[in-house]
Amino acid sequence: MLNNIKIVYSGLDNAGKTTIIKFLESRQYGLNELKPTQGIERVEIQLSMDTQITQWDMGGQKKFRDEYLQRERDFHDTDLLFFVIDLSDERIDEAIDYLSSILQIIEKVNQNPLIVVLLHKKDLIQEISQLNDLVEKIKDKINSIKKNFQVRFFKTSIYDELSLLNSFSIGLATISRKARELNMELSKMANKVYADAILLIEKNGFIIGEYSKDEMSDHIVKSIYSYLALSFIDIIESNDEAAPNRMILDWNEKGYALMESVSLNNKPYYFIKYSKSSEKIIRKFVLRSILTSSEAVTNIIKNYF
Ligand SMILES: Nc1nc2c(ncn2[C@@H]2O[C@H](COP(=O)(O)OP(=O)(O)O)[C@@H](O)[C@H]2O)c(=O)[nH]1
Ligand SMILES: [Mg+2]
Repeated sequence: MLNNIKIVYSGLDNAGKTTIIKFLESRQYGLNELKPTQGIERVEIQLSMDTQITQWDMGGQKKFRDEYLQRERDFHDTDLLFFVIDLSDERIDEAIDYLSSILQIIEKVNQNPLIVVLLHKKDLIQEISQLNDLVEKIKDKINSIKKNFQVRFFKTSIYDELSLLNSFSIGLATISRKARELNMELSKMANKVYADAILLIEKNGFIIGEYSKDEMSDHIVKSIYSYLALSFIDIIESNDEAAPNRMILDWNEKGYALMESVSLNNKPYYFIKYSKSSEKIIRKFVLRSILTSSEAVTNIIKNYF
C-alpha cells in the first residue's frame, strides 16, 4: 500500500515557504535562486519504499491567496499544516487573518491536522527580548483564533538547520500514531544501555524516535544530530567501501556520542546514542543489537505511517 502524506505549507508571500521546503528536500539548496512561487507547487520526498510525502507549497501572493480560499479541495486530506510567518514582515496581522481563514476552511471540510506555526527568519531580529516579545504577541493572537486545532510554535531560521529539522520531525511524529509507542521503547532501551539520550533517524535524516533523560541531554544530542548526522548519513549512503558505519564522538566535558547505522526490516536507519560518561558509551554494540533484535521496534517502524 502506498502511503501518501500530505503536508501543506502556507503563509504570506516571501515568508520563506519555498526555501524551507527546498531545504528539507535537499538540505543544500542555494538561497538566492528562488523565484516567487506561482500557484501551488508540489515537492515529493520518498520516506521509505511505500511512504511518500507530498509537500504542497501554496504561493502566498494576494491573488493566489484568494483563490485557495475558494478552492476547499486543496485542503482535503491534509495531514499537517505548516504556516510560515516572517517575523520581520510588517504584515503580521494580515498573516494571522490569513491563517484564520484557512482554519475556517479546514474546519469546514472536516479535517483535523496539527498546525505547526513557524515563526521564521528569527535571525533578522537580533535583540532577544524584542524577539521574545514579538513571539509572545503572535502566539497570543493565534491562540485566540485557533478554534479546536492543536497548534505548535517553533522559532526557525534557514541559518539554524536544527530549528527546521526539529519542527519538521516533530510534525511528522504527530502524524504517526506510533510515535509515542516508539519513544517508549527507546526509553526502555536507553535504560538498558545507560544512554542519556537516543535518537532514531530515517534515511532522509528526519528524527522518528527520541528519548532524553533531561533537557540538557536533549539539547546536546540534537546539536550532535544537527552538526554531524547529515554528513554521517551522506558518507554511508555514498557506498564507499572505506566508509565507516559507526562513529564515536568525544566531546570532552559535554560527553560522548555513538552514531551508527542499523538495518530494521531491511531498511537503513541511524541512531545516535549519547552519554555523559565514556564507560557507558563504550557499551557500543549493545544498543545496535537490542534495536535489531527488538520485535517491538521493528513492528512499530513497519507501521509507522
Ligand atoms: N534572513 C532570512 N531570510 C530568509 C529565511 N528564509 C527565507 N529567506 C529569504 O526570504 C525570501 C523569500 O523566501 P521564499 O522561500 O521565496 O518565500 P515564499 O514566498 O514564502 O516561498 C528569500 O529571499 C529567502 O532567501 C530566513 O530564515 N532568514
Ligand atoms: Mg514560494
